Amino acid sequence: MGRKFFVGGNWKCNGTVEEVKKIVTVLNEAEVPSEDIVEVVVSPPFVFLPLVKSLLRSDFQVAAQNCWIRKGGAFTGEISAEMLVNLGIPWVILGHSERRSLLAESNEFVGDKVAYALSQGLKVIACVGETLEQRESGSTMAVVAAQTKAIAEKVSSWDNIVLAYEPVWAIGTGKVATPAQAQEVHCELRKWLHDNAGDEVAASTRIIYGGSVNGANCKELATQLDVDGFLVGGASLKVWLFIAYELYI
Ligand code: G2H
Repeated sequence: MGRKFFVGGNWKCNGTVEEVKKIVTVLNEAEVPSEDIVEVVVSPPFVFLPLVKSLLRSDFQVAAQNCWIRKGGAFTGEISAEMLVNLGIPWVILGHSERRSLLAESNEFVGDKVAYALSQGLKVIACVGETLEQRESGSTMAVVAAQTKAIAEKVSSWDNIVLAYEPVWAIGTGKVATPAQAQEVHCELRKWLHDNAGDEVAASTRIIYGGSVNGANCKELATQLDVDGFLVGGASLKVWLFIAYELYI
């Protein structure tokens, strides 16, 4: 079975009720290929999840940007996977580099979070990616393999995981990976999945690219054999569904 193209919008820590309503109105009016062809997932900040879910068209889905590592309880400020499930939120982004670097989330911590979120029935967009320093020292593959391994060791199935390759040097910088750079890492990640999780997992797991994706660069990136979609940040606050649309016209 082919891998369904995935377009995610990560709004990060942005927006007001008014702005969120405006973006949702644009999304609801957007012309995109059917959900059989492209899966569209929108990720607003926690506080706007119920609002977005209630207003958003039914063929688009909603993702949280994080969740707690285990069952809820005395963890001030955290949001548990159970709460997301209770709200009917199907997806969660985990391991984003902004959390790995600013909040010191380790590979193991992210792996545990992915496993717990899956165990509660959430689908996970799991992010991996190297810093500029790591790329320049030639350790890109070692870094993303270690990040992926920490997840693989904790999960028994990849069915509900989308792997997002997001080179840190490309995030919010306007400095997008070239199609060849993205393809090279995506292909290596697929090989890693093949060698460590099996043929079927490698063939069916979607590996999406994130990092300064926009209308000008999405088409060529999407032609790469192992690029199965995008996680769009900054551009997803503006008119971004061109990405889903233009790829299929
Ligand atoms: C990478 C991406 C979305 P941006 O973080 O996850 O953001 O497109 O702004 O680089």
